[in-house]
Amino acid sequence: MLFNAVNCSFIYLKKVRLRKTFAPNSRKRNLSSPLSSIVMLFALLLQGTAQANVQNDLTEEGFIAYVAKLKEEALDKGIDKGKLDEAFAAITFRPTVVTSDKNQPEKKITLDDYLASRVPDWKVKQAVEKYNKHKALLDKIAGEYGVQARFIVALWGNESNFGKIQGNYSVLSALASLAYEGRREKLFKDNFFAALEIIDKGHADVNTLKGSWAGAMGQTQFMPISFLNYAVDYNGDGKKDIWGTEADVFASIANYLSSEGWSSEGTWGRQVKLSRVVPISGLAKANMKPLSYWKAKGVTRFDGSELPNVDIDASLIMPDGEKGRVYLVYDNFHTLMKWNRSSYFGVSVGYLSERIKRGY
Ligand SMILES: [Ca+2]
Repeated sequence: MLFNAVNCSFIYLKKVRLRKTFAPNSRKRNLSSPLSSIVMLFALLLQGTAQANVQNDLTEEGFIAYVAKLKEEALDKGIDKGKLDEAFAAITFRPTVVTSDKNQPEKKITLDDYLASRVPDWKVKQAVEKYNKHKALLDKIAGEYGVQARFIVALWGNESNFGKIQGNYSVLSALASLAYEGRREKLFKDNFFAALEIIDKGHADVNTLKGSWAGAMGQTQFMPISFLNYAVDYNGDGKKDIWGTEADVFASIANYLSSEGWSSEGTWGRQVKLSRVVPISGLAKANMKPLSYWKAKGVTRFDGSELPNVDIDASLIMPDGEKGRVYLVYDNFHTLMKWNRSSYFGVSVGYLSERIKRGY
C-alpha cells in the first residue's frame, strides 16, 4: 500500500485493512445517478436513519461547491479540460463512504484470529494454484525485480483475493466525498488529484477507475498516489492496468517492494519462542540485533531448537504481547511495513508466502 508517500496515513490504512477483512468486502453501489445520490443524502440526513452518523453539516450545496473548487485546482494543474469535464460530471457524494470511514471497528482482535480470517486454508490452496498457473511469468518478474514470486502472490491474495475483490466504488466519488468530509482532507485530496492524473495519462477512464470505499484500487489495492509511484505497464500496451492485466499487477507489486528496499537474498522472518523475558523488542531500527544476540537472550526457533548461525539482524516483535505469537523479523519485513503499517498484515503476508513455498 500504499500510502507510503503520506506518512500520516499509516494507522488509518491499518484500520482500513482490518475492516476489509471483517466486513463485507464489496459494497454494492446503491445509487446510480447524481440526482439519486442527492436525494438519498437528504433522505439520510433528514430522517436520521441508520446512516445518522454522517455529519450534519455535510450538505448537497457544500459538496457541489467543494467539488467545484477541486475542479479549479485540477485545471490549474494542467489536466486536460475535456477529461476533467467528463470526470467531474460523474462525481457524486457518497454518504456510505463517509459512514464506512467513521464506523471502522475499534475492537482489538488477536493475531490468531486475524491469521485464521486472512489466511484460511482455501486461500492457501488458491495461492498455490495461482502460483503454479502463472509460474513462468512470476519467475520472470521475480528475477527482474529481485522479489521472490511467493511474496508477489501472497500480497496479491491478501489485497484482492487474487483479483476477485477489488471494490466497485467510483474512486473519484469516494475520494471527493472523504476529502469533503474533512478529517483527512489533505490525504484524500492528494489522492483525488493523483486519480485524475491516472485518467489524464490514459491508464483508466472515469468508468473503470474503481476501488474500495477508501480509494484503494484494483488487484493491488494501490491508492492513486502509490499507483503513480509504483504501477508498471509490464505487458507494454501503454496502460498500467492493475485492474485487469496480471502481468501489470505482478510487476507493480514487485516494483513497489523493490523500490522500498526488498532484498531477494533474505526472507521476512520466523516465528520464535522466548525462554525468558527479553530486554528489548519492537520494530524500531535501533532494536534490530544480530541473531547471535537473540540466541544469547534465550530466543529459540518455534520448535525449541537453537536459532541458526546466520549473520543477520532481526527485530523481535510481539504483536499480542509475550503470551501471543512472537517473531524475529528481518529487513524485508520493514519493507512490508511500508506497504501497510500493520504488523498483523506483515505477518499474514509472510505466513501465506511460507504456505505457498511449502505447497499447502
Ligand atoms: Ca499494460
